[in-house]
Amino acid sequence: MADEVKLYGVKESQFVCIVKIALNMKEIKYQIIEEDPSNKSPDLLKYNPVHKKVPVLLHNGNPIAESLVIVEYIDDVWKGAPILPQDFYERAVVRFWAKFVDDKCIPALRVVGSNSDEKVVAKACEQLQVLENELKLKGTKFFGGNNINLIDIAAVFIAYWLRIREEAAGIKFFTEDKFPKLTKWADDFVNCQVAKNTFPPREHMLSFYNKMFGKVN
Ligand SMILES: N[C@@H](CCC(=O)N[C@@H](CS)C(=O)NCC(=O)O)C(=O)O
Repeated sequence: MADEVKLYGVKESQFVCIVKIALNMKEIKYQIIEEDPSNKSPDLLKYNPVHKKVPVLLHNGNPIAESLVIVEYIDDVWKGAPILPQDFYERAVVRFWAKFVDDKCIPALRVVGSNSDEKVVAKACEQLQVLENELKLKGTKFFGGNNINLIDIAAVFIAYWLRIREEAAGIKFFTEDKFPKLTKWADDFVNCQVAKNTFPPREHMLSFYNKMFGKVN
């Protein structure tokens, strides 16, 4: 019997996009169920009672929450393009960097715009610099080498959302000048086959952020 795969999400969410990219990497067919964050469905509350957030993946009736946990689950269950390496040490290193992106970088970047204080921007740049240095050290196209892995996927906000957010906020710090490796990585990532159909339209995101920052469209 074919697997039944449903993804509860909202189209603006980078965390939902993380799961969509992993599903694409494994060529898994799935049904997307759009949630309204201001009126969450009884299903979402049942499947993610702890955080009450999207994404939730429902695989043959079993719910899994938290984007990076879902990605690891997808990698464990389905064959196809690997998302984590096989070697235990290499797996630990990849998990370390994905956690750094999720715990440190994304929270530092997601406040920019709502609060564009010099200190906030400096903190965001500090985190980006760590990734810039790591990519330079690796000398590869992606954090995963020639292909994307869990670290690249975890950092999708930097690849797509960040520049739109900067535009809406009227600030610019994620520049080729400051971050040559990471901006090139972002361009390559958003254009790669498994990622490019997963993003919300640019204009939609721009007006979403404009509203968030109190600008009239
Ligand atoms: N750590 C979670 C974060 C998920 C998250 O923040 N989801 C947001 C959408 S981007 C959400 O559902 N927000 C609704 C709420 O906070 O009530 C993950 O990686 O899945």
